[in-house]
Amino acid sequence: MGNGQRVLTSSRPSRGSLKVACTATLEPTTKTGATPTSGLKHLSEEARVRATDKKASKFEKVKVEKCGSTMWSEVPELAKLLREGTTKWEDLNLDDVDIRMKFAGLFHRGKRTPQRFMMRLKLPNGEINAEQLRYAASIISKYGEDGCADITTRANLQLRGVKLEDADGIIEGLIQHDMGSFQSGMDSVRNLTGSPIAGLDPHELFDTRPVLREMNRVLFNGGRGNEEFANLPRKINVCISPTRDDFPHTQINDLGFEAVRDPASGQLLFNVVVGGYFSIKRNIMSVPLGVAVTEDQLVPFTLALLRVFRDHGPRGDRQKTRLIWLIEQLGFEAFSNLVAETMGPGTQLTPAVHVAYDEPWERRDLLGVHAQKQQGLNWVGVSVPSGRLQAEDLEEFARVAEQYGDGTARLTPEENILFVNVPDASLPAMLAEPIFAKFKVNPGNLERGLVSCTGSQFCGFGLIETKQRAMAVVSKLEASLHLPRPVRIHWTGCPNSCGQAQVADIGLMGGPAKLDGKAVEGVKIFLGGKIGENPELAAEIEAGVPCHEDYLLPKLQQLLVEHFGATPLEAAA
Ligand code: SRM
Ligand code: SF4
Repeated sequence: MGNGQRVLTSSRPSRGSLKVACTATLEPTTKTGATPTSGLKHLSEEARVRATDKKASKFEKVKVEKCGSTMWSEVPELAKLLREGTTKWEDLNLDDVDIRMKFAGLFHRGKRTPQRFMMRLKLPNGEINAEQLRYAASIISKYGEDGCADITTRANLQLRGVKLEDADGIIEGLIQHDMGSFQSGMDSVRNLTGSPIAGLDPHELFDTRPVLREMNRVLFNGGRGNEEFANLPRKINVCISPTRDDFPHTQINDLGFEAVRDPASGQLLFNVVVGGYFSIKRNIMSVPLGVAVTEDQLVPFTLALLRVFRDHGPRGDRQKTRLIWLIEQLGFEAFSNLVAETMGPGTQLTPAVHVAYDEPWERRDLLGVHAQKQQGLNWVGVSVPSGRLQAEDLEEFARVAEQYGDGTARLTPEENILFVNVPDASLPAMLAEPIFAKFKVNPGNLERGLVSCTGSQFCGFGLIETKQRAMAVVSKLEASLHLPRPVRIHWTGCPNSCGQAQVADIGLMGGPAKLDGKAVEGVKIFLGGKIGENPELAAEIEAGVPCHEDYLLPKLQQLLVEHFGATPLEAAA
């Protein structure tokens, strides 16, 4: 290669015999022997020691060798080289393709659909507009049957079927459309979530959108990536909840802010809860940190906490690197003092505020037609079964949002969509649109609570197919039972629990099972998750239940009858 550039190689082999042709200039090495393009660039000395320690996880080694943020410039270059034929797929570095590209939001689906990528976007607070929906549709439509999109459990959008040779154009297009994909995977801050009805809700204490947009801008640099937060010890989930419904699930985020009105001063404050997460080894709900922040402190507190996590967090066993592990190691008080110190000299955090309510609060259902706080306007919540969408669905959503609302919509953590700012007078014509026969405004009591992770159709971790099965099971159950109220069934393809099985009324988690002595797809069943105020995680009640209809359907029917008041349809009639 010319221009004094050298070929970068990795200790992990490339797909073929050729070495990786990468245009990054190899600069002088640092004390640790790593190049400045390594993931050590923004780390404290303590974090550098952990990242280069012999006990550091294999992902830390990959990052030290070359930071995932290098993909932000390398992917567009690689895309061009692949198109020109200068570089071939076989020449690519495996660690780049399977690990580092996730830092750019490109997830190689090598196990299920080799050479195709899932692209995860950034949509703070689940906000999306017609132009963004159309742009997303234009990306997947060119991949024909391989292209589809999913609304995620973090109120986000994932695009499927993407080819690496198109990535440069897509990345630029996403940034132009104010979405972006960088820092949506691996050791980064995940999609920032708030209330799906922020700004519309008569009951909210706070509109979560402006602060989450600002947080998103600072953390991800307008979609072009912010190296300062590119190499955390692990993923971290952040959300703000402005009502007692807790729509974004503060209880399962690493960092959650719960809006409260201080009864003594009347001031709006945000109690900080930390450490909620799910994983193969540990599932815990968040716990109060003991402090509250003001509205102005939301962004500085988050940035400081991320810096503390980055610089002091563990980088060994990946099962012990989520935020709570650092907090437990330091102690709650020492951790919050460190965050306050990092915010700046003299920063004082208010003690958490306890608010006693007279009446319990039932978490609201977002589907259906609801009056907004703005007189004469409504939001219309629509079910997207399992969150799965095709290009034409996205196009139709864009048209409906423009024709009847203000051209914007909201995605929800339940994988549904809300059309907003719809005038009363427009409702009859809107509800008569054929698209709402497919995506229902008032679905059955099981469909309205259905959530499903990606599952084995695309995800290499998936032990079972989830989305198609979830839809089929729901329609069979709805055809056989009368349900007096919605029941939330969450499917998740493996114990990572992206489909949040433990928050569901009934959670189904992919796992091994046997039928006639043969290994078959099966589930573990969880029961009794509570969300909103006073949340509880569902408890595992059974394992090894075959997914085969003859076994799973009767099991679910029985649970629905015994625990949720369902009656067989003949009996109900
Ligand atoms: Fe997840 C990894 C999909 C929300 C816990 N998750 C993955 C990967 C990236 C694995 C992979 O590389 O294949 C999955 C990509 C599959 C694909 O092709 O779509 C994946 N996770 C998802 C999504 C798409 C599920 C969905 O259908 O909605 C969600 C994307 C949200 C987003 O927009 O960013 C998703 N994942 C979650 C959640 C739920 C949440 O955030 O409320 C969890 C549990 C909460 C948590 O994080 O604590 C979750 N995902 C995991 C874990 C376990 C983390 C751990 O600490 O061990 C993994 C595995 C990992 O990170 O090592 C994982
Ligand atoms: Fe994949 Fe497992 Fe997450 Fe489902 S729960 S998306 S199967 S990692």
